[in-house]
Amino acid sequence: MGLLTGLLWSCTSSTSGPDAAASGTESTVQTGGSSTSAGGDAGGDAAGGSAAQGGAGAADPSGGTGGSGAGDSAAGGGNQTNAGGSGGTDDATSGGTGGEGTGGADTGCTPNGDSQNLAERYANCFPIGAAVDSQSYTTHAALLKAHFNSVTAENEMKFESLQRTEGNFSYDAADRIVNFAVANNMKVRGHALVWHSQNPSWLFSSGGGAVSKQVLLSRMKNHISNVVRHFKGKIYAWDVVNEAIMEDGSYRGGNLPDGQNSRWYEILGESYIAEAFKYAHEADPDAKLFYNDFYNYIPAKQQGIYNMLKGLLDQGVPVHGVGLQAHFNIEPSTVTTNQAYHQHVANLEEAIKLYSSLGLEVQVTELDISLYIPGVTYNPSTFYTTATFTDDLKAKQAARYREFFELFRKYGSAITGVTFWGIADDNTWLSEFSSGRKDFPLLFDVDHRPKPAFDAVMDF
Ligand code: 9MR
Repeated sequence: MGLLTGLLWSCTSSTSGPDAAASGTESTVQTGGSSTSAGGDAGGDAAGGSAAQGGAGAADPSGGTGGSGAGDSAAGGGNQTNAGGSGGTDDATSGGTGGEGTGGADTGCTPNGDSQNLAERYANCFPIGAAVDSQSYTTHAALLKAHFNSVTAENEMKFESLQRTEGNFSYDAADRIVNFAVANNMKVRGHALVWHSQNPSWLFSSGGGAVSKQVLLSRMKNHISNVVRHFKGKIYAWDVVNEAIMEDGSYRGGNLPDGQNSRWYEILGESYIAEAFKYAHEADPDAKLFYNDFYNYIPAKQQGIYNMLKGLLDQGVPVHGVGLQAHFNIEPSTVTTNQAYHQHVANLEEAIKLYSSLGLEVQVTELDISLYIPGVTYNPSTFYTTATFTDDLKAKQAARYREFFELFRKYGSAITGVTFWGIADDNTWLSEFSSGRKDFPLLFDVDHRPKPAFDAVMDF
């Protein structure tokens, strides 16, 4: 995991920036308000209210239908095809029936026997994934093999990891993760081809100045083609474009603090999004291609994402799904100006209905539930520790997981994957802060034992 530095915990700042990913380097500075952190929301807000704390936003990749173009299933809200296989059973697949009118069909899902293994229990619903890093797939192998049937590389497939210098692709770390997954019959999601963050410095410059449109487009094509071809047949779904829309529904563009602005948009305009999907589809016509983003529960943002996706589909761009990052908090914010004020199940449900009405698959791509409440100020004396992560708090976190999983199961035919952003509490991006702030956001504790949250997710 990268190292988040400079966390300022007492943030009052406003919101916005959760996502900002620290560009290029790993250092997300979360200064009081402007978070620069990687992309999400979660973190940041999680703690202090604003993006400040490092927020990582949740992205949500959702994945497309097989084949022909998103869209086809759209119409009736009905039949989502199931993502790739494993998880869903046939029923999940044909879904159909246009249950909710506009929303995705909703056949829900039922437990697979009485299995105590998470992925097995959800086998009639969707694959259950975890983000892994270059250590955790070995240090946490027992948990991974027991409870998950899909993996995402947390950082190892990002632009700066795969092409640190121009033309030199380094696949070793990513290959090791993929080989582990293949050897253990797990699916692999690819994350992420085009993002405003974690890019190498050469990418946007040329001869000491800014790169031209034409050269940047050819760099983007070269990267996508090389990477997608390299993993063809092993990666079933890609987050092609990550975090392109802001909280107000507009495109992420320039005039944002460093780390939050998108050089892709500044140089290429919004057409970079369509081009990225086309290049990825050319490189692997069988891969499901997702748009991935966080804060989908904010009405203006979900509408902006919907409008963008509809526009892409209308132009025939091969988009197959939407990823919901899902970096959540133990409770919504009470601060009306905070992004997490909107973090209610009903708002997320609207997003699922809206996106699936386009015929797109929906996947939860980066799930975790932070203990910190956005809009509340924390400091080292109120940071959680294993001692202050009390039974009450564990029960509260479990209840929050329960309500979100009830929603995911309800939309078990539209949702084709649920991935946690980590495996156990001893290895989470939410504890990367140099301030020492720890978080305990996953289903397994620091000693890899199941938490009450695990029981809540298994209880259906
Ligand atoms: O979890 C990742 C963390 O290790 C990195 O330091 C960070 C750098 O930007 O990226 C984190 O992952 C992000 C993901 O790629 C996109 N959505 C938000 C995630 C959390 O910040």
